[in-house]
Amino acid sequence: MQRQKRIALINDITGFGRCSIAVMAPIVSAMKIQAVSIPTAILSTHTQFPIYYFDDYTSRMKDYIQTYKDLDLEFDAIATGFLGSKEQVDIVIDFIERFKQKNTFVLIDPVMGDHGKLYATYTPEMCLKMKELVQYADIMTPNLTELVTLVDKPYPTKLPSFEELKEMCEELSMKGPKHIVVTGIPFNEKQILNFIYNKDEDYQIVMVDRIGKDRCGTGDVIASVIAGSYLNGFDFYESVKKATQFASKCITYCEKTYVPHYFGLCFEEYLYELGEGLK
Ligand code: PXL
Repeated sequence: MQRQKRIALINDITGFGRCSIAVMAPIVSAMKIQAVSIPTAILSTHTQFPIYYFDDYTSRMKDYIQTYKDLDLEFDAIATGFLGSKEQVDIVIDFIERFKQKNTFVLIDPVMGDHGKLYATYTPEMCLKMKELVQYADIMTPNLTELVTLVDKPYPTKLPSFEELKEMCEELSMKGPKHIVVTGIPFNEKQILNFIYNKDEDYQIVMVDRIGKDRCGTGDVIASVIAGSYLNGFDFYESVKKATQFASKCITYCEKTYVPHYFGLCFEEYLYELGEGLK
């Protein structure tokens, strides 16, 4: 029998608020994949709460990762999310260079901003650094803000056409990723567009219902279901479809039960479904 698949999650660990590793590890585990956490920071709640405790883990990451090097661990996938500093990007690059093998895929969620605005930590220097990381990605999951930033375009004042989205993805893809999904584009009052680009193929679209306000951690749920599905052998389109539909279901539950939007997605309710039918 083959050993279980294994994914390295380089991301923060946040206690309350359902984001990053706290979301990604249980999701990939439900998909029968071993999750290996590599913390970039430890927070009590995520940064959308009015208060939070934040422990930057940068200075300890090298020693932490060294044991994996010494043990000669192997990973089938590497997924990265929010990175807080230039040094962290360098640590991630070093990790990928050491652990990426022929069949290892790298998913980079370039958590940089939303709604046309970059997060406060995203200095021009950090943007440049994120562009350096792009070349290591096989899969990227930017939102529209992150996509335009990575290809040096202004945030559009109206919905870009599919052709424009394709051109921007093409440009990003030339720097590295074979598969890109531009997530969460508000298409109209009722629908959210997810734009899928696969290198040298026609684009594809996955629409989902627009339900309530944007919720923190949605990107982490989507990235982890994509990573898990892709690792389990589904193609990119199927993986994105599963991920966006799963997130949509969780959001519907949150709306029905009046869960505040900054509490994240109640993915626990449907977690078991992710393992159904998997061998
Ligand atoms: O993916 C969202 C996220 C992850 N990690 C931290 C955050 C957020 C969103 O605000 O604050 C620490």
